[in-house]
Amino acid sequence: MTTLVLVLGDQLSLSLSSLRAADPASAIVLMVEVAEEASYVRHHRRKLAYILSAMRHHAEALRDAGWTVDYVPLEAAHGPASFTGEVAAAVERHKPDRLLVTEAGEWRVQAMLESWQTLFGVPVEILTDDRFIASHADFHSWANGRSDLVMEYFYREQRVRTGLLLTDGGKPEGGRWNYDKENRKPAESDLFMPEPPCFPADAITREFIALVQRRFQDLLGDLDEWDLAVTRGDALTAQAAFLDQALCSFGDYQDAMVSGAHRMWHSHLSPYLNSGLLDPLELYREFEARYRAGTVPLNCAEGFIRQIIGWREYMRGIYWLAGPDYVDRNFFGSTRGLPSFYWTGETDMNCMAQVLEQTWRYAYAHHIQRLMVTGNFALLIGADPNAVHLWYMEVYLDAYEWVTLPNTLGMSQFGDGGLVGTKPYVSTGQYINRMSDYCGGCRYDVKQRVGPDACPFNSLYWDFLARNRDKLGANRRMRNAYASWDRFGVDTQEKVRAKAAEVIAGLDEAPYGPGPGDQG
Ligand code: FAD
Ligand code: DLZ
Ligand code: SF4
Repeated sequence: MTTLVLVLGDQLSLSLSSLRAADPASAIVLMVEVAEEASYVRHHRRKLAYILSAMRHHAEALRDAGWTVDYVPLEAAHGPASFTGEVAAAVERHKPDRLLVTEAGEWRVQAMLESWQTLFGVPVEILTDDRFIASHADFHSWANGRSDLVMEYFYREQRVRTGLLLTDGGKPEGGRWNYDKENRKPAESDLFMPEPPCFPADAITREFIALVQRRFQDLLGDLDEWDLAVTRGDALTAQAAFLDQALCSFGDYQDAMVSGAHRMWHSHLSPYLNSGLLDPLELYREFEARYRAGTVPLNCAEGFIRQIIGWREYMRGIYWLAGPDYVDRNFFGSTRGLPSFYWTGETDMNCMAQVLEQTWRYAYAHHIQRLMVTGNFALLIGADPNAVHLWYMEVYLDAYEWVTLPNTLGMSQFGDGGLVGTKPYVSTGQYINRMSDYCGGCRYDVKQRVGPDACPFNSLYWDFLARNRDKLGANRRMRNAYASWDRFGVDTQEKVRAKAAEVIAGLDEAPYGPGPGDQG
């Protein structure tokens, strides 16, 4: 009896549920590099090289662990260059009695897996992805009957379920569930920042860097300064370095932004977690052990654990709960395309220029940079949430639809009208000024609302409130903001809105062209 086990490019774990259900003596593991996955979105070139190299390394790790691997490289595609085309060809080659696969991370691919039993006439077993604590069923039952899906309550249940940072009596360590208030300090550029390990490109990675440069010339993003882990061993080194060097300050500075500093105290582990090189469950246990050993303060341990067992799992739950049509939701009916400086980085707004530069250079920006700089600006100008989502899918190394969509369309753009967030994440330049050193180096004046030197975020913020009053006016969390707006008086309001109209009129709209140029 031959079992064919398909391992997808974001399932790079030796303890995947599909592998655990198979016997290395009678199974063939199939891994396929497919053009469709490389081009369903215009990936940052660094992301493409990362995934392909990590896949190729994972195939080696599988062979070392005793598995027989049928690995199909991009250049050796059999027929239609898609998962379905490649699996059809592999079924023909190996004539398996059954096909095993761990559920996919997104609706598009899950629909493919579900079509295969009928299509190929072979039993297809789709297994739960237990790299997450909450299964789809768990999240559904948590959400069922609730009017507000507030993350904080989901997070508390996850703490109880895992026992993480709980006392023996089942209470939160330190007596509180949440230390967020202590975690919002700005940072100075002269603070000591840890130097995480770099992993120079080996021969396989260099091969993919060359392939991406040759075959995907239309894609954007730097491939220089390669520092990414592409094996589990190196990803574990990165994880240990974060836990040893940065975790103790993570909580304090997780919202801070400093010019030219893209790493700061963030973990940079999301690409490894999302592709499978790192196991979140292992990570939780590792850093709880450090907290118990007294090497990490409680606010940092709690701040980080909330990101992983709270936000990460919550976003996945929302994605699968909301359904395949979630991507079309557009609460404000916004239609603008993003300005072309999202791709070129050419703007006088220093905050945007800083975040865009590091984004195209490293395929990385931290949460507040994504939410309160690029996301904030897009929402304020009335950009189409789907176009915004696509841009984030393009630019970040950790982008996979299950996690990007609820963060972009939901949290950042309020496109779901409040399923993820209770109010839109919008701000004037004052917030950016408080949390960063960007404004000091900007051609605009963060204190001004109108006039040629006024920070664009200021007029845009108030104009956003005014033009969406019918949709947001009744929101209790917006009450103070509207009360402030009303105190401006009609004359000032008109000037501010005229300034916002001038800012928006000065923006171009980048057309969304065809997919990336796969030069074949
Ligand atoms: P750290 O700051 O070190 O945080 C630790 C970990 O917590 C991350 O590695 C991540 O696994 C998890 N985490 C924290 N917040 C979230 C969250 N909101 N959703 C999911 N996981 C979270 N994260 C992605 O993994 N992929 C995306 O495509 C993505 N797109 C985003 C788009 C927008 C507009 C916003 C506002 C956030 C997005 N995030 C995304 C969430 C978050 O910004 C990244 O997880 C984080 O910046 C990754 O960097 P890090 O590993 O250094 O994270
Ligand atoms: C993102 C990606 C890319 C670029 N290439 C491949 C690939 O060639 N083969 C593969 O198995 N997976 C790839 N992936 C990851 C898939 O897109 C991901 O597994 C699906 O989006 C399912 O979540
Ligand atoms: Fe950004 Fe405004 Fe500050 Fe300039 S002044 S960096 S545009 S927030």
